[in-house]
Amino acid sequence: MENKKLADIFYEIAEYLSIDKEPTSRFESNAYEKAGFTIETLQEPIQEIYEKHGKEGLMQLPGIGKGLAEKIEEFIKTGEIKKYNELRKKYPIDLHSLSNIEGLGIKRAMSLYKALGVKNIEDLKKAVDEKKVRSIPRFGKKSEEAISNALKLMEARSNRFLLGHALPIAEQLVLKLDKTDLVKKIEISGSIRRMKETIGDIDILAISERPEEAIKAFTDFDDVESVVAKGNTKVTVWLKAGISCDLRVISPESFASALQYFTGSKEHNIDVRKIAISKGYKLNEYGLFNKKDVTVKCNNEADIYNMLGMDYIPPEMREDRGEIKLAQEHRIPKLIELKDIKGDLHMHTNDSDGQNTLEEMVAAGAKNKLEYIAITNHTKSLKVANGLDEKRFRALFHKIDLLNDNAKEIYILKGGEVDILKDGSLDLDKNVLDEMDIIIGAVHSGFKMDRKAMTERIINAIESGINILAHPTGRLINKRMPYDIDLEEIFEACKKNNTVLEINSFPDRLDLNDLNIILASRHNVMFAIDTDAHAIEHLKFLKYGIGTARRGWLTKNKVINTMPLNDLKRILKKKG
Ligand code: DGT
Ligand code: CA
Ligand code: CA
Repeated sequence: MENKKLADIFYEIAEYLSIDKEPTSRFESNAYEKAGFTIETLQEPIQEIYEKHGKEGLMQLPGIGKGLAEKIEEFIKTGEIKKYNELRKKYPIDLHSLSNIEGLGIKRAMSLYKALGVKNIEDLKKAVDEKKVRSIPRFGKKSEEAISNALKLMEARSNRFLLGHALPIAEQLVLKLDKTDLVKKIEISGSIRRMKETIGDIDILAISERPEEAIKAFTDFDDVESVVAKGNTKVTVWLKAGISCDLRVISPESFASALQYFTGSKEHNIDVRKIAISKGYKLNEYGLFNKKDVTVKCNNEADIYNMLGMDYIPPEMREDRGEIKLAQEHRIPKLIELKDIKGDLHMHTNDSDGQNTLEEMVAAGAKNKLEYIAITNHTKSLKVANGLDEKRFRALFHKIDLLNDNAKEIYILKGGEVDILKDGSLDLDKNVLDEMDIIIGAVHSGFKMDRKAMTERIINAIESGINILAHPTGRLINKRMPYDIDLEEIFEACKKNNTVLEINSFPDRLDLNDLNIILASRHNVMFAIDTDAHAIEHLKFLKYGIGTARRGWLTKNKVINTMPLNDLKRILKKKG
């Protein structure tokens, strides 16, 4: 138990009592306030004092009498204080949430309650919007703005951005900073560098000889809506895009360790730091230091990891999922890279719900230096997507044959994203399926089926000869939960039937996700990293699929669209 937590509860009780009408409340309020301070400033855990010396030990502490000692005992034993719960019920003000807003605290939150009747975050937002807070004594315009910023930050934290939205924003900022000529080196760190599927805030590190000018230039960008906090070498801004961004200016000597530190994850860092300590070093954002507190020169992150007896760990693996042990054993795998991908096996045209023509998608594929692409439109039962029936598929395949006869730089595979119907059968006649080079199976309806039925449905499709299972869990990030399925059974069926699992690169899908990729890998299955492009612009989503695959520790040899066309064709042929 933390002293701080108990102290905060005492402070809250004191505040509640200060507005209570009972005659003894005022006196009691002061007592809780004093006791809170005693607990907060204790140099050892209060639980230890209690364990060693019991209630009497607690009563030796300044300002703590029998009654308060009993409250502390109650908290240590039950994790609750009845009096606190009762006061919270009596005064319907969410002091706890309100006081956690930066710049508010318990006392100030209480002032807002007394003056404006602000009971919760909603009320606070309203009061800020209506500019009522500035007129309260000890608040003013500045602190109203600070609260407004803190509220926005809190909202952003609960509503994380998709990687696919945050990364381009970060890259734009980096580009603009670079153009100012005030910075020598810039890197994106934090969760974006780890390619996490959602992002809390953007973290940028820069080397500059003129940090204050660099920060000024940055805050002057028209992407910036407001400055949340500013120092000599660090600034936090709120971007018009609705996400916040930290810029830190670092000295050249500290850059490697700062990059390592601010890339995270926090959990990974904690373990790396422990290893540093065990080897007689100290590691923090300023550098790696030896026993005599002398800096150990590290030019880059690899130097840091190597000094600590580890392989370099790619950012995407830094999640404290066993990568540190692997690095110590020098077994970090060579992860798949964007350049390993030779083709995209999941693309739509405006024949179904895509925005571009077949020819435009082919040209975009060639422009992206792909050796092959698969055109995989939706099938007839998916009416909202203008799914194709047998006849329209045949007409499209004829067009593809003609294109293949003429175009030499890219090969077009004939395919379909075939609906897996409720009973697990496929939404097209066998004759047309036989004409396809590649059959992708996908669930687009009946998401709410129970676990057993849904698992059987998908396994049925796997057994009836699909090559790839598209977006296997069906989740949409921040929008739709995965459907209820037994993934391990599905992975087993994929293994048995040589069915490939898709890693769908669409920013709100990233399906399979990192953890499921690790899980599936244990079943020794193969993967395809596809864009599911519905427009030529979507081809660039591939990097998010690659990032997700790397977070799933995937190597090139497990991904079929890294293969040359002929090898790929052989794999696809194996189907019945
Ligand atoms: P996010 O922004 O929620 O998507 O996730 P991150 O990982 O970008 O987290 P953020 O922005 O709070 O901090 C960036 C990195 O800084 C984080 O990944 C690790 C490092 N860091 C931040 N706070 C701590 C800390 O208290 N301890 C350690 N060891 N590292 C920290
Ligand atoms: Ca971050
Ligand atoms: Ca941050």
